[in-house]
Amino acid sequence: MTRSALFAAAASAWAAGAAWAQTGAPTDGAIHFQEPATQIMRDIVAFHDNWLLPIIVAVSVFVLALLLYVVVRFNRRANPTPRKFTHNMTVEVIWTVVPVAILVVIASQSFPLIIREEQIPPSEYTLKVTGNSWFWNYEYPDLGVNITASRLPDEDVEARNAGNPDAEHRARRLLSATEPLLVPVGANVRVLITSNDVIHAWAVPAFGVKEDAIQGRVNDTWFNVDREGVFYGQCSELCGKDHAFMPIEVHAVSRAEFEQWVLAQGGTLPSAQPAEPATEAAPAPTR
Ligand SMILES: [Cu+2]
Repeated sequence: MTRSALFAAAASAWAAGAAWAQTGAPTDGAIHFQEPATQIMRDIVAFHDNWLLPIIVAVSVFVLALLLYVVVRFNRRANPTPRKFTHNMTVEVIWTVVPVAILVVIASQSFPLIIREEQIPPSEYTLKVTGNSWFWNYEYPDLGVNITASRLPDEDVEARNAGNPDAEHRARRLLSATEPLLVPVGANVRVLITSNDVIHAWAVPAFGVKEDAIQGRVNDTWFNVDREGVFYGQCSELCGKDHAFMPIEVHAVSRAEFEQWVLAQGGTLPSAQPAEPATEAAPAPTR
């Protein structure tokens, strides 16, 4: 039985048939991560499933076994006259060295992952995200696109869903935004993140992205989304009374659809300058 099969079995036992998280949105009754949409997030999930979780389970089971052993073997009845020694060199060396070794094993897997998250590859697009109390501002500075995304009011959620059979594009209460942010599939997008007022954090779980938006400074991160879809996130830094009401709605779309959207927003495409169409169709730079 593979690990993911074990997980699936545990999930259905736990939640009695609850849905496995298959979308870029939180799902009722689901456990585990949302379905990844970037290689980084896939690696984060693999790190969690293959390394962190087994290690945590082993440590917890071992500590539980020790506790039970002590309870049974050294209770007052089984061990009426306890010995009075206070040091044991061997045991002390072991309980120092073994945890350090465990941390080194974890670091050997997590540090390379962090480095890949932090090293921004050559990027085709730059997206600037600005946190405001309490909405987001999105800008593609090179394309001349600038939009504001607030929480979609409940009435509008219902209105948007009326007569919309497309399950994935259903509006979701507290998660949908007045304006979705579009990103092109298969392109490296560098993200600059800042704030106009207090500290916010821009987070999209399916992308493996979570970055603080801090007034007066610019943080950066990146993503390369590998499938079309609708992805949600939320402000992830307590930022005031409407912290819970500044959702993030990202639509990953084909390049053609993205370019159409840029034009519809009054922006310009880099290819609108006198470049040959061939350059326009060039594939995304590989990481
Ligand atoms: Cu916020």
